[in-house]
Amino acid sequence: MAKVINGVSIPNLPWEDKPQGCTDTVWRYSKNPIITRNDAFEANSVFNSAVVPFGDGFRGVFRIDSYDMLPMLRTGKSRDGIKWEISDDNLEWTDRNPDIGYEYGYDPRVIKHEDGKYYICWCNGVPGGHTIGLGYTEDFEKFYQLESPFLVYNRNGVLFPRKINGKYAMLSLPTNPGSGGGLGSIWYSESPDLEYWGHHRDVMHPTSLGWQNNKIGPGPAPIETDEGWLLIYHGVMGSCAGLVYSMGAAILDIDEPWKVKYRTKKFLLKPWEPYECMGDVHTVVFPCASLVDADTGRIAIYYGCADTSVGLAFTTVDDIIKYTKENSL
Ligand code: BMA
Repeated sequence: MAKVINGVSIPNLPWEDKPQGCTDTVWRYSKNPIITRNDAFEANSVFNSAVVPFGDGFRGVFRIDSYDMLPMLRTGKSRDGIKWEISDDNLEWTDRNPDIGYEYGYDPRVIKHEDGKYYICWCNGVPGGHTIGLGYTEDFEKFYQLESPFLVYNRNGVLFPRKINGKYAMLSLPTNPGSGGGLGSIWYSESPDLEYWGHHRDVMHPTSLGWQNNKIGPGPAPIETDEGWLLIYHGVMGSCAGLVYSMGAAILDIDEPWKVKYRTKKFLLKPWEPYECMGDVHTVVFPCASLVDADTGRIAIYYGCADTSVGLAFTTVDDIIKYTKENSL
């Protein structure tokens, strides 16, 4: 049985057992989508959002495209991880250095780091394009922006929850300009101080065929297990109707996470349901967060649905690792 390392107990983890007869490794919550535009003030859409356990409940950073259609970050809180109270105002950075840039923000990831802070990585709109934004909070009241780790263009940054070989470590998707971007792969970078980043290593690339043949990007914070870092990621395929975003998983070496031990040949979740196939951008499932209960190994995955709403899906550490190992590229 695969074990979570450095995990936390989440007795109130949102959960629903696998439906009778379902043979899939990842299954959807029956009441999806859990967050829609009706749950936030003047929201055209709420999607690609991130949550963490906090106190006896949960906190989140949400991507809201408001009535001006500028993607912005807003915070929210929840007691059960399903019903969320989302702030009416956009997230404000305290004492922000305007030279760093923050014109808009989207696709946040939130990580509780072993250093005690909650870090937010997001795709940050800066005057020259978009790159990874990085900031932190200790209380979800005050938020501080740090220097941008990378140059333009980059999306989908996610920190590892602890230092690796004494350094902060991040996965990201260096990419190219334009909505939707072009091809792209997952890269690893490290930093002694969260300011200067280097030692960039390529981790994995799109495949030549199939559901992940166009680009791939890291999803929720990697989960530390005795088999390696479990990474849930998105893979994109070009089709006659446009791009299709699906979910897969990989297991990365624990000390050298740029080395991929296993990676799913088949998708774990692909847009099938109406709320994943119809919306502002059709056929998108886009995982940005997971809650993992270290006691039971249960995982609740939060994913964006068709760039419109947030859905919840479930699996267990044991099942997803077994599947990834047995169905590896
Ligand atoms: C990606 C990002 C995501 C979005 C996806 C599908 O490039 O912009 O925010 O969910 O495209 O539109």
